[in-house]
Amino acid sequence: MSVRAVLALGSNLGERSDTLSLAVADLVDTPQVRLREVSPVVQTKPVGGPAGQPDYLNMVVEVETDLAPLELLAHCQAVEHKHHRVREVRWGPRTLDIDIITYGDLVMEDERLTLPHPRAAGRAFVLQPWAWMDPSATLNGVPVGQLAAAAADRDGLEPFEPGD
Ligand code: A4P
Ligand code: MG
Repeated sequence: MSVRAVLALGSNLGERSDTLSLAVADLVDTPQVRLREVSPVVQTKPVGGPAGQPDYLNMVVEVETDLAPLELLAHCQAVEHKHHRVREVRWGPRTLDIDIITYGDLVMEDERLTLPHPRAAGRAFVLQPWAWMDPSATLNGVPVGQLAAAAADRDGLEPFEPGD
Protein backbone atom coordinates (compact mmCIF):
# COMPACT_ATOMS: atom_id res chain seq x y z
CA MET A 1 0.00 0.00 0.00
CA SER A 2 1.41 3.40 -0.88
CA VAL A 3 0.76 6.64 0.95
CA ARG A 4 1.29 10.29 0.05
CA ALA A 5 3.52 12.15 2.48
CA VAL A 6 4.59 15.79 2.66
CA LEU A 7 8.20 16.42 3.70
CA ALA A 8 9.67 19.81 4.65
CA LEU A 9 13.33 20.61 4.05
CA GLY A 10 15.35 23.45 5.54
CA SER A 11 18.97 24.57 5.35
CA ASN A 12 20.75 27.62 6.76
CA LEU A 13 24.41 26.64 6.58
CA GLY A 14 26.74 25.96 3.67
CA GLU A 15 25.62 25.75 0.05
CA ARG A 16 21.96 25.85 0.99
CA SER A 17 20.41 25.64 -2.47
CA ASP A 18 22.64 22.77 -3.63
CA THR A 19 22.00 20.93 -0.37
CA LEU A 20 18.23 21.08 -0.88
CA SER A 21 18.46 19.87 -4.49
CA LEU A 22 20.77 16.99 -3.59
CA ALA A 23 18.61 16.06 -0.61
CA VAL A 24 15.47 15.81 -2.76
CA ALA A 25 17.38 13.58 -5.18
CA ASP A 26 18.60 11.40 -2.27
CA LEU A 27 15.11 11.15 -0.76
CA VAL A 28 13.74 9.64 -3.95
CA ASP A 29 16.82 7.56 -4.78
CA THR A 30 14.93 4.42 -3.77
CA PRO A 31 11.97 2.78 -5.50
CA GLN A 32 10.06 2.98 -2.22
CA VAL A 33 9.91 6.80 -2.28
CA ARG A 34 8.63 8.47 -5.45
CA LEU A 35 8.55 12.20 -6.12
CA ARG A 36 5.11 13.67 -6.85
CA GLU A 37 5.41 17.45 -6.36
CA VAL A 38 8.11 19.99 -5.54
CA SER A 39 7.44 23.45 -4.11
CA PRO A 40 9.26 26.66 -4.94
CA VAL A 41 12.21 27.44 -2.66
CA VAL A 42 11.71 30.30 -0.19
CA GLN A 43 14.22 32.29 1.83
CA THR A 44 13.04 32.71 5.41
CA LYS A 45 14.04 34.43 8.65
CA PRO A 46 14.97 31.93 11.39
CA VAL A 47 12.11 31.07 13.75
CA GLY A 48 13.30 30.38 17.31
CA GLY A 49 16.78 29.24 18.19
CA PRO A 50 19.84 31.35 18.98
CA ALA A 51 19.93 34.98 17.82
CA GLY A 52 21.96 35.92 14.76
CA GLN A 53 21.71 32.66 12.82
CA PRO A 54 21.64 32.91 9.02
CA ASP A 55 18.46 32.92 6.93
CA TYR A 56 17.06 29.57 5.86
CA LEU A 57 16.09 28.18 2.53
CA ASN A 58 12.94 26.09 2.89
CA MET A 59 10.84 23.95 0.58
CA VAL A 60 8.40 21.07 0.71
CA VAL A 61 7.91 18.01 -1.47
CA GLU A 62 5.14 15.49 -1.81
CA VAL A 63 6.20 11.88 -2.17
CA GLU A 64 4.39 8.62 -2.59
CA THR A 65 5.94 5.97 -0.39
CA ASP A 66 5.69 2.31 0.53
CA LEU A 67 7.71 2.91 3.71
CA ALA A 68 6.00 2.77 7.11
CA PRO A 69 6.07 6.05 9.08
CA LEU A 70 9.10 5.19 11.23
CA GLU A 71 10.90 3.77 8.19
CA LEU A 72 10.29 7.04 6.36
CA LEU A 73 11.65 8.96 9.39
CA ALA A 74 14.79 6.79 9.40
CA HIS A 75 15.16 7.38 5.66
CA CYS A 76 14.90 11.18 6.15
CA GLN A 77 17.45 11.04 8.98
CA ALA A 78 19.85 9.02 6.82
CA VAL A 79 19.65 11.75 4.16
CA GLU A 80 20.27 14.40 6.87
CA HIS A 81 23.36 12.50 8.01
CA LYS A 82 24.65 12.19 4.49
CA HIS A 83 24.62 15.97 4.29
CA HIS A 84 26.62 16.27 7.50
CA ARG A 85 23.77 17.32 9.70
CA VAL A 86 25.24 17.73 13.18
CA ARG A 87 22.75 18.13 16.03
CA GLU A 88 24.11 20.62 18.51
CA VAL A 89 21.61 23.26 19.50
CA ARG A 90 17.86 22.68 19.23
CA TRP A 91 16.54 25.03 16.55
CA GLY A 92 20.16 26.03 15.89
CA PRO A 93 21.75 26.39 12.45
CA ARG A 94 21.87 23.22 10.35
CA THR A 95 23.05 22.16 6.93
CA LEU A 96 19.88 20.12 6.49
CA ASP A 97 16.68 19.40 8.42
CA ILE A 98 14.00 17.13 7.03
CA ASP A 99 10.66 16.86 8.82
CA ILE A 100 7.67 14.71 7.97
CA ILE A 101 4.70 17.09 7.89
CA THR A 102 1.96 14.61 7.00
CA TYR A 103 1.80 10.91 6.21
CA GLY A 104 -1.54 10.38 4.50
CA ASP A 105 -4.21 11.17 7.08
CA LEU A 106 -2.32 9.42 9.84
CA VAL A 107 -2.46 10.92 13.32
CA MET A 108 0.15 9.49 15.69
CA GLU A 109 2.12 10.50 18.73
CA ASP A 110 5.22 8.49 19.48
CA GLU A 111 8.37 9.65 21.24
CA ARG A 112 10.17 9.48 17.89
CA LEU A 113 7.45 10.73 15.57
CA THR A 114 4.42 13.01 15.87
CA LEU A 115 2.07 13.30 12.88
CA PRO A 116 1.00 15.68 11.56
CA HIS A 117 4.15 17.61 12.54
CA PRO A 118 3.11 19.44 15.73
CA ARG A 119 4.52 22.85 14.78
CA ALA A 120 3.79 22.91 11.04
CA ALA A 121 0.34 24.52 11.31
CA GLY A 122 1.88 27.75 12.63
CA ARG A 123 4.90 28.01 10.33
CA ALA A 124 4.74 30.00 7.11
CA PHE A 125 8.13 28.58 6.08
CA VAL A 126 6.35 25.21 5.67
CA LEU A 127 2.80 26.33 4.83
CA GLN A 128 3.47 28.92 2.12
CA PRO A 129 5.63 26.75 -0.17
CA TRP A 130 3.13 23.94 0.45
CA ALA A 131 0.20 26.17 -0.60
CA TRP A 132 2.07 27.18 -3.76
CA MET A 133 2.81 23.54 -4.55
CA ASP A 134 -0.72 22.33 -3.85
CA PRO A 135 -3.39 25.03 -3.51
CA SER A 136 -5.97 22.42 -2.50
CA ALA A 137 -3.93 21.06 0.45
CA THR A 138 -5.39 21.14 3.95
CA LEU A 139 -3.85 20.54 7.37
CA ASN A 140 -6.12 19.54 10.24
CA GLY A 141 -9.02 20.40 7.93
CA VAL A 142 -7.89 23.97 7.21
CA PRO A 143 -6.51 25.14 3.82
CA VAL A 144 -2.74 25.54 4.17
CA GLY A 145 -2.83 28.91 2.38
CA GLN A 146 -5.18 30.20 5.08
CA LEU A 147 -2.87 28.89 7.82
CA ALA A 148 0.12 30.49 6.06
CA ALA A 149 -1.58 33.88 5.93
CA ALA A 150 -2.18 33.70 9.70
CA ALA A 151 1.32 32.45 10.67
CA ALA A 152 3.49 34.77 12.78
CA ASP A 153 6.51 34.37 10.47
CA ARG A 154 4.67 35.11 7.18
CA ASP A 155 6.43 38.44 6.60
CA GLY A 156 9.90 36.89 6.93
CA LEU A 157 9.51 34.91 3.72
CA GLU A 158 10.49 35.71 0.13
CA PRO A 159 10.84 33.67 -3.06
CA PHE A 160 14.40 32.50 -3.65
CA GLU A 161 16.05 32.62 -7.06
CA PRO A 162 19.24 30.55 -7.51
CA GLY A 163 22.17 32.96 -7.66
CA ASP A 164 20.75 35.21 -4.91
N1 A4P B 1 10.23 14.04 15.43
C1 A4P B 1 8.98 13.97 15.95
N2 A4P B 1 8.05 14.18 15.00
C2 A4P B 1 8.72 14.38 13.83
C3 A4P B 1 8.29 14.64 12.49
N3 A4P B 1 6.99 14.74 12.17
N4 A4P B 1 9.25 14.78 11.55
C4 A4P B 1 11.43 13.85 16.22
C5 A4P B 1 10.58 14.70 11.86
N5 A4P B 1 11.06 14.45 13.14
C6 A4P B 1 10.12 14.29 14.10
O1 A4P B 1 14.27 16.61 15.50
C7 A4P B 1 14.14 16.16 16.82
C8 A4P B 1 13.34 14.88 16.88
O2 A4P B 1 12.02 15.13 16.43
C9 A4P B 1 13.82 13.76 15.95
O3 A4P B 1 14.76 12.95 16.56
C10 A4P B 1 12.53 12.99 15.62
O4 A4P B 1 12.51 11.71 16.28
P1 A4P B 1 15.68 17.04 14.97
O5 A4P B 1 15.54 17.21 13.50
O6 A4P B 1 16.70 16.13 15.49
O7 A4P B 1 15.93 18.42 15.73
P2 A4P B 1 15.44 19.85 15.38
O8 A4P B 1 14.98 19.92 13.96
O9 A4P B 1 16.47 20.82 15.84
O10 A4P B 1 14.25 19.99 16.35
P3 A4P B 1 12.80 20.11 15.94
O11 A4P B 1 12.03 20.17 17.21
O12 A4P B 1 12.41 19.10 14.92
O13 A4P B 1 12.84 21.53 15.28
P4 A4P B 1 11.82 22.00 14.26
O14 A4P B 1 10.53 22.23 14.96
O15 A4P B 1 11.86 21.17 13.06
O16 A4P B 1 12.39 23.44 13.95
N6 A4P B 1 13.21 28.65 10.93
C11 A4P B 1 13.13 28.75 9.58
N7 A4P B 1 12.96 29.93 9.00
N8 A4P B 1 13.24 27.62 8.80
C12 A4P B 1 13.41 26.36 9.33
O17 A4P B 1 13.50 25.38 8.59
N9 A4P B 1 13.59 25.05 11.38
C13 A4P B 1 13.59 24.94 12.71
C14 A4P B 1 13.61 23.59 13.30
C15 A4P B 1 13.52 26.12 13.56
N10 A4P B 1 13.41 27.37 12.86
C16 A4P B 1 13.36 27.44 11.52
C17 A4P B 1 13.47 26.25 10.77
MG1 MG C 1 13.75 18.41 12.53
